[in-house]
Amino acid sequence: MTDSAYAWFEREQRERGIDIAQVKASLNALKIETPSWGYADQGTRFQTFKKAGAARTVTEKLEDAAMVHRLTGACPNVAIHIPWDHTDDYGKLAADARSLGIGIGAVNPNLFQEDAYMLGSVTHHDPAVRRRAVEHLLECVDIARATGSDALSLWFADGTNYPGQADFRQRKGWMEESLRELYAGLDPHMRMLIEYKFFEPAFYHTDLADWGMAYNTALKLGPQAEVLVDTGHHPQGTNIEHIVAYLLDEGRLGGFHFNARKYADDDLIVGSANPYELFLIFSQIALAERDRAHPAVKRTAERIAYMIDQSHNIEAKVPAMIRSVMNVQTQYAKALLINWDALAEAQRAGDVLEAEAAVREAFEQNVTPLLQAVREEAGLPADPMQAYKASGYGARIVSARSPKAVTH
Ligand code: PSV
Ligand code: MN
Ligand code: MN
Repeated sequence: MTDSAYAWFEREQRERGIDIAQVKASLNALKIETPSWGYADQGTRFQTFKKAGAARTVTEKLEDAAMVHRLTGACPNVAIHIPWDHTDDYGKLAADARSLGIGIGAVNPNLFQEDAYMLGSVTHHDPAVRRRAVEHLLECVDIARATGSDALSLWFADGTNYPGQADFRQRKGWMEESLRELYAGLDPHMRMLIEYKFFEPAFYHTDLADWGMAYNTALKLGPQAEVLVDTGHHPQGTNIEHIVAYLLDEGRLGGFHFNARKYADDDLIVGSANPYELFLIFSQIALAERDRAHPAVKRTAERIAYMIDQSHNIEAKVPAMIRSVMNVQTQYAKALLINWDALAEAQRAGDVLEAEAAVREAFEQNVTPLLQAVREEAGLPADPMQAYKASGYGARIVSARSPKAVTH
């Protein structure tokens, strides 16, 4: 980046009425958790391609996550998935992470890979299976305690494939009963983030199929329960930014799992196929963050847990994660460039075209000079992707790690 490119950008934005110091402060505050499973070999139901250099152990996942944080400065925590990241000593896992300059983020229980859960986990008709599932959830609270994590990220694969297979309302009751027990086991500073998904792996019905069900469940449980929006978990055409605004207004937007989708839960690099959607999501967040008239909404926006949930099947994993983080930063930066006064004025006047233009104009700004300046001011590489290529890390992990896949 040349100084003049940034100087030109700053002048332009001041003329547009943007407070650049505030924009920079917001960008510096954006932290994005990366998923341990995104560094390991992951695939589709058709194939898992073995990538040279993919992390094979939880330690290697931590090393990769630490590398992403070193280059971006934006990813201080790594989410773990249990039992994929099982270890006998979670205190040591946290210490290992700390020694690499990162921490353990959300703990994700896994209730979808045991034969026992074929017909459900917390909604199974057999009380013994439900018990097993709840015990696993409570074990994950212990793991959060031992690792210093303050969040449990919950996704249930529970659902049915055929009409009549099970009783919807009975299962709803079992879900609520199980989650009540989990909620009672949380420490006061912990939160549980409830993820929804409209289909897959079950195809007829899913027990937590949409944000309304997740929200209602969170409401019934209490203030430590919030909704997690996985961007890949919606039917085509869903207005995700509206869901985001609604949950912000209700104080129950807990976090995101970012990824991109073309068809369904594709788990591709966030912001690749759908940058405008990601920008519109961030525009709702940016608006809430500056909403001094509604302090609870502002607080909710400021404590959103941003997480990536991607499965890198054909691409190299560490640079894919760096790209993802940069894409999120780009769309957030653009959302911060909306001239809210101009937008409010157009809305007051009922001027549809001016209002739409006020939003789109921000999306069309080139934020590369801004992001490069913010990174350089923080002592980071201006272009983390280039820095990764120059680092030799990719070649080092290819030679250090045999292509043997991680065991999950
Ligand atoms: C399910 O599709 C999901 O989005 C959940 O968050 C899981 O924990 C994650 O993917 C990994 O399978
Ligand atoms: Mn997810
Ligand atoms: Mn998913």
